[in-house]
Amino acid sequence: MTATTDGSTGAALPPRVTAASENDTDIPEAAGVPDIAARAMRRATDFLLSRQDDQGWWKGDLETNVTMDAEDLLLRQFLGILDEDTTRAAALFIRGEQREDGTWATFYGGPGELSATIEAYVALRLAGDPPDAPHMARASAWIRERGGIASSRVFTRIWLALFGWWKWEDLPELPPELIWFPSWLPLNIYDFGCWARQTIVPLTIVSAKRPVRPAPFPLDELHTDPQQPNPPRPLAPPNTWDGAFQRLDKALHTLRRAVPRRLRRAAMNTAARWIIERQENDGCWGGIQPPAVYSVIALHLLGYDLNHPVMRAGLESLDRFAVRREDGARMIEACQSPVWDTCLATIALADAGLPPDHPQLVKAADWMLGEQIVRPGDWSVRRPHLPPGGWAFEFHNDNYPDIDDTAEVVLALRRVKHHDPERLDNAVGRGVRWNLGMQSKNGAWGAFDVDNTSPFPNRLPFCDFGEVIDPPSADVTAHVVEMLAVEGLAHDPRTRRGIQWLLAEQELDGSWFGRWGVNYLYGTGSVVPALAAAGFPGSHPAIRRAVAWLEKVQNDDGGWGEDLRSYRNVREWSGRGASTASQTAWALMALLAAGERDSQAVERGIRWLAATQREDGSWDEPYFTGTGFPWDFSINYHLYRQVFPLTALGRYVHGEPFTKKPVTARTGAEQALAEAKGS
Ligand code: R19
Repeated sequence: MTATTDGSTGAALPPRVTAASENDTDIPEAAGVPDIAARAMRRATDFLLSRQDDQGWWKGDLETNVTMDAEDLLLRQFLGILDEDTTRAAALFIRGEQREDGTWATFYGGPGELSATIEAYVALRLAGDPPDAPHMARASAWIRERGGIASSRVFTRIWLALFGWWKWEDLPELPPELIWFPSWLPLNIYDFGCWARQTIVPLTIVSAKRPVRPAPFPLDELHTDPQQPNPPRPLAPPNTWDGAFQRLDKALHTLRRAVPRRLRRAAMNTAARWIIERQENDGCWGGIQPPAVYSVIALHLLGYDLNHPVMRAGLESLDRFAVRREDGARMIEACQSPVWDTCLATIALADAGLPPDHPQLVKAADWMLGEQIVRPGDWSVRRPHLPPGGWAFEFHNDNYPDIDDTAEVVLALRRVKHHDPERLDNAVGRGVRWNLGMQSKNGAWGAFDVDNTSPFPNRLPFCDFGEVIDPPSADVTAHVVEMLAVEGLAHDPRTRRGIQWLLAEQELDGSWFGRWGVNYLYGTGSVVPALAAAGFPGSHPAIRRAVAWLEKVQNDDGGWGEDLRSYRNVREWSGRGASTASQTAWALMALLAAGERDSQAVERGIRWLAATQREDGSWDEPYFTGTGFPWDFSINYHLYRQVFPLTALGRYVHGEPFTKKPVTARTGAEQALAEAKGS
């Protein structure tokens, strides 16, 4: 899938729903739910099969918000390489995402968001839209009402400082000497989540250099008071954490002038080496947009010519984040999800009854096998003796395999009958062993690192956006527990500790929080199948409570949905929102694992999926059901609407996967585990 085909972003329209039943000729009125499900499953299977790349992977568009597109233009403007065609295509996309009230949101149907609106507005000015054009005037009026640039997030003000639209002096200090902090000292870079770490290291160079390129136009209209564009910020009392860190920041501003220049230069060179060592094979950094853009800027400021191989590869990799849509608009992906999409698609197709030796499944397995990461990465800082063996989310991200992808890839590989079972077995064994080695102290699993739970990074005035640490979560832990159970390790003490942690994390209403998917439906849809795979009967009280919660929040139309506002207002929005295909599927996956196949709730859910399926076997899903950072950064994974409904339909039709024997032997995993225990 290279182009967005659903055009489902932007204005808060109701989802476009093509009821399959309208044109259904081959299903009789009174058909039973099993027949309806089987037909929907077959059509969804065909659609997914037709979307596989020749190399064996699947990749849906990863849609986020216009800050990606705006920052791409600002980067090119800063480097002096902004061309007309790129500007026109990006502006087309950004304009198309603006809403009636002049704002931009960060998710479908969400409220206008100040930082995104400022960045989008500036990008459109770069593209030549005049400030007095009606759409621009509406945006700037709204921005001023909300406090103007002074009220925006730090990242936005950094972008503006690069052009003199904000003062560097009025940004938090990020000293490059941070790179020298040993890994036991609070606030060392390994205390940050890997995405924040990779972003902060290049930003230490940028903020030490404080570059200002000539602004192509003034931005007075984005200040509440152009006479005082940088108003002083009130200080919190010194006996609070915020107050203490604000004073630390003030001290660093003063210290800045006292740092010997040679020392600073040495720190920046160490940081540059750290960055260059982490450039991926395709030229990107960590497979995600923010580290890539700031690394290119940082190295440029240290004198790297744009033609230097490191810079060329970096810039070319950024071009690969662009998706051209049918209307000519250019959308930037924050990152790409081929490994994640491929393992989820493999699981969906296998559970929908595709034979385990189907050539397309074997091809997918072959591709996944080639993606296993066999060298150490940043995670090795906390686990120096653990052999590698994980998978990353993206095409190129060898430094940062993640625990979630590794668990799901193992679950996918185990569903395939591969022509080289020993190879598959060895790969699985390495993956299982790596995941076990990455268990945190509390028995649970984070996404990328072990025990990444320091309270300090969040306190920095710099960190006012998204998450900056990577503590264990219920969704990732559930995926690991499910995988370990399928590997025959349900009774291993390490699995039991994970399960104990999950049981303790259950909310009073019976749900689980969703860190990487929206939200309690994702958490619950991950945990219940894991507990079932680990041998919990449907009658277990924890599962009963989850079932009761799911039944309580089911929509009248039979589907399930959860608005992103549940991250802000649990009481009102937990499990509540317009029905979506992926969230309905998560609820169904939980209910089916709980043994509720013949319940009213399941039948109504299956009917909703079948009735909203499009003619081509896919679903529309304008709502964002993926989470980058709760509330601050949301993702519409364009394949979620396909893989999860197909998984749910398949399990409805064919039964639960964990009641079947894995297709391949477990000897490799067992051998690796025996070794791991001995070491
Ligand atoms: C489950 C699989 N996952 C565990 C992996 C999910 C990967 C999601 C894509 C991440 O893309 C990103 C990452 C980081 C950022 C940032 C950012 C925010 C704060 C700081 Br400090 C640094 C960077 C902004 O956009 C991002 C997108 C599904």
